[in-house]
Amino acid sequence: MKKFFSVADVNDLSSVVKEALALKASPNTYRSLGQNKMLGLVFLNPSLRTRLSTQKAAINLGMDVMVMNMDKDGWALETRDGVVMDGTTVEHIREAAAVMGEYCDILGLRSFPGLKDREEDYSENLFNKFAAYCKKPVVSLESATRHPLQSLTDLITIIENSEVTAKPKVVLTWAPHVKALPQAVPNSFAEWMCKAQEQGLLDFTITHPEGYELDESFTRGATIITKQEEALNGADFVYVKNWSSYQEYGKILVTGREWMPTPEKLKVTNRAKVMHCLPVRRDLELASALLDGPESLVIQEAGNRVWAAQVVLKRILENL
Ligand code: SN0
Repeated sequence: MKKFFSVADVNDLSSVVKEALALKASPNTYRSLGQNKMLGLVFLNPSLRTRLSTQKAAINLGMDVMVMNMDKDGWALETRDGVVMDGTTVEHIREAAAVMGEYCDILGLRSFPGLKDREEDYSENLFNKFAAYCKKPVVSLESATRHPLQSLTDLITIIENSEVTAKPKVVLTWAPHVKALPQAVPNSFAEWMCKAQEQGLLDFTITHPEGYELDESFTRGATIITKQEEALNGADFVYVKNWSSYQEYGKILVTGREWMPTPEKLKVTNRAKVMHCLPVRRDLELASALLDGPESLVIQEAGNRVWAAQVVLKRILENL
């Protein structure tokens, strides 16, 4: 593997999940693989799970890690070319990324979308420029349009909790929120689940209020239903996530409080397991009775972030 940005960077989903679960069973087998190799994690936005799980994964592989919080500790970065830097930005991404590339063998970058200019966000300009200028393999720690370490984790967790012979029904449901959130997590989850569906691993349905359609390039092959109850019928896994509108870019169209999954709503499912990438706003996005109940996978799912990061770093290290 040369980079990790989307589902396109992995061919056979079953084999990457198998490899991740083998690492979970035996985390220290590859302690010498990353020796004398430096991982740099660069955060332009906050992080809890991604930061800690990726550091832990690197340590399990014998790597050293440096973390840079650009939002708090770094210079304000300029990403545009051809501008006179007489405003608030101090350093251009050309130099900043190139310098970090001098110090590190692999780099990770987190950068949320601005949610104002759809074309700019969906061009993935920042991530692409960073990857080009640092000249090192780059792992996405959530970019403007995707969160691939989360989606790989989600697939690992679904397979880990599925019967070997059964093809589970996985439902992604929109949930309410008070803030306009990126489409990165649902886009990414959708593209991973569509590929998993193609590879015969599961069936995938998406449900959301009208106006919250995701960019079609991420959802091709999914069943899309705007009636939540109909979508949830017979579900084995319910993946809960809010996102802002893609069409009316970055906007909250309806408050949609009635979309919050509750034990009552999940009665039509096949005693579905409940998933969320976290952080979750209790009793706004998801009923606490579900979060605290026996069907919740959220903590196991967050724990699995380590094995997703570790399999990705392992594959990149093997290719250095
Ligand atoms: C981010 C998102 O993309 O939805 C990160 C998820 C891993 N979530 C948030 O920013 C939540 C912020 C909030 O105020 O609840």
